[in-house]
Amino acid sequence: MSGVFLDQFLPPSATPRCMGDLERGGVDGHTEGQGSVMLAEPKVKTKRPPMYKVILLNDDFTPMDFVVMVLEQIFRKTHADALNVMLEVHQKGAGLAGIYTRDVAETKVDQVIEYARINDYPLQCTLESDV
Ligand code: TYC
Repeated sequence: MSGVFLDQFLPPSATPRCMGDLERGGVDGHTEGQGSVMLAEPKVKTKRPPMYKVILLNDDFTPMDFVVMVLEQIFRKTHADALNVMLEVHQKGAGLAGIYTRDVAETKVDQVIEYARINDYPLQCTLESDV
């Protein structure tokens, strides 16, 4: 009992710190009942990363089946969703393939363009900030 509050008058460097401090009633000497400790609210605020849309572009040469395969394999869409996105791009000129963090979105764009290129198709897609 006598030593419990003594460390209030000592600089922090003079007071040894260990896990046992918590079990004994907290490093600042404040005891919150029997065996429980009030922990401070975390001061570090987390922020969600900026997100990017991957937009697929229409062209007159890439086969529909190939675009559906791209949406299934690279964007992990079901066959039904892939078909709907492909038709939307075909009819409107562009459509959303997915929304990702910057690195993932850039990798998907590279994969689409490379996969199309090695198959001799002109399929293109781009990044757009999701703000
Ligand atoms: N317009 C193409 C065709 O008629 C199909 C297509 C759809 C191509 C979507 C690209 O992103 C695309 N074969």
